[in-house]
Amino acid sequence: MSVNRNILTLDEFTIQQMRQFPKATGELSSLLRDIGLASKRVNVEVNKAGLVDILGDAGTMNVQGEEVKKLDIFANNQFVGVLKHGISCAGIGSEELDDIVIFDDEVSNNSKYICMFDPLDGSGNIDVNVSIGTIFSIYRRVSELGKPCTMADFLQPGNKQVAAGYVIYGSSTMLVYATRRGVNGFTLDPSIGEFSLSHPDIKCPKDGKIYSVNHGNFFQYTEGVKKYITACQKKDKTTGGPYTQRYIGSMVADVHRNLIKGGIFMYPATTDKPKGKLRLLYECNPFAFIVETAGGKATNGEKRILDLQPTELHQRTSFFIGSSDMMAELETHLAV
Ligand code: P6P
Repeated sequence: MSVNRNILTLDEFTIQQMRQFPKATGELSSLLRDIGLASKRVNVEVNKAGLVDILGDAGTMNVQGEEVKKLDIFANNQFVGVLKHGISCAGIGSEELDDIVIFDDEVSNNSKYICMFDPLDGSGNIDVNVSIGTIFSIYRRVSELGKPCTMADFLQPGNKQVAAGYVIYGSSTMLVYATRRGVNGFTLDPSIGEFSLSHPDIKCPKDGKIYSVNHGNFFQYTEGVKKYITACQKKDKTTGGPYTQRYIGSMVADVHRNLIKGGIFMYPATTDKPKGKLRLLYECNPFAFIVETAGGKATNGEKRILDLQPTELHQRTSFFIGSSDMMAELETHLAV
């Protein structure tokens, strides 16, 4: 099957978008291209993870005499590296790093964006070959240009995001990102080593029949969550069902599927995790921005995720995200 060579690459697409804004400096396009480059490097290692593990079992050194790093540390280093040496990012926050990294050099201090990311979400699934992903979130700085960025740049509500996206390392490798202009998906074409536009203008179906939740925690959920899950199980042809339960244990894969097909993903607070498990700044906010831009909704069970005012870099939240009609039905059960 031949590949259509007229498909825009990620670089061509971001430059085309920039051309529509004469005053655009190209910094956001450059930042997105940097993320695409790091993702391609991570993709190479993820695709041979099993092999590397076998090779790495000989001790802490592989056959090339290189130190065997955990894959998520490797991924983190790739994203930090391209962003630090790029021209568009003043600093980063990462799931793998306790504190923010302020790049503090003349070019970075004059960059107007900061970036937060989970470099390899779901990495526990690598050794069973389940899809995993990178999640990223981009903000315009609120601190003074020309000086180092500050924590205030990172503790902005999700509704201030300029762009957000994810990479899914799955049966194919896709980069999906949103700006206020829309959500677009790019599939990595190995024959040219470029992300190519494969899913233009993604819209989240208004309704769906897939619900994603860890049933193992059922008796730890609130009554409202349990009522909604039970309602999903009772759906039949007369009530718009039957529904299917799909839960991969890798949020990027679960949310990506629901974004394309319609559905709802839930990681509610539990008695063991009363504040929830998922991180607000670099997991929930980016997905909330993407899915809302595509027409869906995302809440913490009470409030819109994007309106939450962060107080800590790694704070957690309960998380409900998906098709607007399914979210509306969920809210009727949570309200009681
Ligand atoms: P549980 C992966 O560790 C992750 O952060 C998400 O990608 C995933 O949706 C969730 O945790 C799975 O958590 O507790 O259901 O195994």
